[in-house]
Amino acid sequence: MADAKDPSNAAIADLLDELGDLYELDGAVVHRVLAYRNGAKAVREAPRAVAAMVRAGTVTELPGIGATLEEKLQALLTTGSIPALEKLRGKLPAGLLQITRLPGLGPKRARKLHDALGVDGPVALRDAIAAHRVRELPGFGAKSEERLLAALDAAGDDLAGPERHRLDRALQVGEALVAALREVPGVDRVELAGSARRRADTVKDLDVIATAEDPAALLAAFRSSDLIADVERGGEAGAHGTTQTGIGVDLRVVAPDQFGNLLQHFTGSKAHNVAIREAAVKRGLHVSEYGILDDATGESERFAREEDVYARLGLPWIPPELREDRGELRLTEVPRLVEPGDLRGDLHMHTTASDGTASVREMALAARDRGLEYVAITDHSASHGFGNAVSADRLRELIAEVRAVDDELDGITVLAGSEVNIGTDGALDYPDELLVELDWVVASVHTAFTSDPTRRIVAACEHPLVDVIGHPTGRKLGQRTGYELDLDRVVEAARGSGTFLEINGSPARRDLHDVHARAARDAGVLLCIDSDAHRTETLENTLWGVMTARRAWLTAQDVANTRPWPELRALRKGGR
Ligand code: DGT
Ligand code: CA
Ligand code: CA
Ligand code: ZN
Repeated sequence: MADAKDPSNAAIADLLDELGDLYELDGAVVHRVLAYRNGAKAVREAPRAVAAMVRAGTVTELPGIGATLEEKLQALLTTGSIPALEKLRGKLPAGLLQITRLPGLGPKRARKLHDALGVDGPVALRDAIAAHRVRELPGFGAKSEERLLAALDAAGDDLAGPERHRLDRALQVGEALVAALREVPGVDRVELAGSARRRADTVKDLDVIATAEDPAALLAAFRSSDLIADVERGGEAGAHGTTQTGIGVDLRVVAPDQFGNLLQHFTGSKAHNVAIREAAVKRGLHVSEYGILDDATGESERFAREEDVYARLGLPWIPPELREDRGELRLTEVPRLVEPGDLRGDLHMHTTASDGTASVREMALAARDRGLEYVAITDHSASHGFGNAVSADRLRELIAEVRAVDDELDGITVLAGSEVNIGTDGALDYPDELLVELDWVVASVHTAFTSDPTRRIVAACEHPLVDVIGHPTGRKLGQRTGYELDLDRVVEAARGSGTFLEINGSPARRDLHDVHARAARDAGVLLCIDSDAHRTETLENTLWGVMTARRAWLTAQDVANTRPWPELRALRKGGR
C-alpha cells in the first residue's frame, strides 16, 4: 500500500466513470465522455497503485490516460477532489445518474425527465410515472411508463451496480498476490482458496490460506503490498484487506499441521462442506476446519495435506472445480477432467474482416505459437451490426484469403468459417450455396434478444450446415442475464440434429454455464471450447472455457475440439 490515505484504483475508477456519466448527462461531446470511460477502465484494470503512478509522474503510461486525465488525478491526490467533478455534481443531482442506468432510459432521456418534470432520482421517477406525467413528454408513452416501472422494480436496491467480481479480474490480482507472498522469507505455503480456487464465474472475495515460520513477516508483506489498497483489520492469525482493484481479501495464517484441513474448509463450497460433514457423521467422524474428530477414539486428527483429509473420509481427492455438492461425494474415482493442453483447435475467432484487430495470418500464427493444430476464422455476418459487415461477396474473398494463408503456413490448419447471425425468423444471413463452401459454421443470436430466442436457436440447430451454436444463452457476467431460453429444448434440438454447443471462453461470457454444459453432455451433446478472440492475446480465453468445462465435469472426450481436425471434420452433421 503506497500511502494509507491514497484512494484505491477502484475508487479512482469510480470517480472517472462518474465524471464520464455526468459529462454525458451534461450533453458533452461523445469523445470526451469516452475519454473518461476508457480512463476509468484502464485504472480499474491496473493491478498496481495508480495513485503511486500519479505521484511518480508515470500514470500516462497507462493506455487511455493522457495529460487531461493526469491533471485531474493530480488534483485529486493533492486536494482530495476533482474540481470539474464537484462542479458537475453541484449542477446535476446524484439520483439522476442512478436512473440513467435503467434499461430504456440513458442520459439523453433522463435529462429530458429532469428538465421537463424535475425528476432527480428513482423516487421522483416513480412518482412521475404514478401521476402519468412521463407519458406526456415527447418520445415517451404509456408503454415507456410501464417499462420504466418494471425496470425500477427489477433494479431494487441494486441501482448502483454489481458487487461480485469476474473470475479473470479476481485471479489476475489473486495470483499475483499469492506469488508475492510466497517470496517472503519465513513463509512456507500460500494458496488461494474459496470460489476463486473453484474457478467460479464470479467471486465475492478472495480467500488466501498460508503457513509461515514467521507469521509477522507474512502479515507485514501483505500490509505493504502495492496490490493491496487498504487493510481494514488484522491480528496474528490473519488480516482482511482490499485490493487496488476493489476486491476484498481474507488472509488466514494457520498452523502447518492443519493446513490441509483449513485449505479444504476455506475452499468450500459451503454446500460441499455441509455434505461432507453429513456423510462423515455416518462414519462416526466430525469434520471441522481444525481437524477430524473420531467418535470411537475421541481423538482429533489434523492434516497438513488436503489429499489426506479426503482420504480419511474415504473419498478420492476431489478437484476444487467439482466442489459444489452436485454429486461429487458419490465418486469412487474422479474422471480425468479436460485440461488446456487437450485442446487441439479453436473454432471461433474474429479478424479485421469484421470486428477483430488482427489479420487472418496474424491470428493463425498466434494460434500456432500457442500450440494449436487448427483454427477456424469465423467473422461476423452482415446483420451483426458492429464492425465491418461481411457481405456474401466479401465472405467469398475472405474464404480465398483463408485458403491462401492455410497454403502458406506450415504447422497449422486454417479453416474458413463464419459466425452467422440467427435472424428473428431463425434464418441465417448467407445462402446455403455459400455456407456449404465453409469448413465451419457457428450460428449465434446477437440481435432482438426478446424475440423468441428458443425457437430461433432450435431452427439453427435443425439447419444442416450449422456446426455449433455460439454463446448459446447470450449472458454477459455483471451486465445481462442472457436471453430467456428453454435450455432443455435447445439441448434436445442439438442432440437430435448432431449440432455442437459452445462453451464460449470469453471471461465475460463463459457461456454455456457449467450446469448447462453438464446437462448437454449428459444428454449426449458434444461441446466446443472456443476463445471468441477478437485479438491475438485473447486466444487465451479458452483457459476460462476449460475452467467452465471442468466445473461441468467434462473429460477430453466430451469436448469436440480435443480431436484432430480430420476426426472432428467427419463428426460434423453437414456431410460436406
Ligand atoms: P464467494 O461468495 O465468491 O466469496 O464464495 P466463497 O465460496 O469463496 O465463500 P466465502 O468467501 O464466504 O467463504 C469461503 C469458504 O469458507 C466457503 O466456500 C466455505 C467456507 N465457509 C464459509 N462460511 C461457511 C459456513 O457457514 N459453513 C461452512 N461449512 N463453510 C463455510
Ligand atoms: Ca471468497
Ligand atoms: Ca471470504
Ligand atoms: Zn458472437
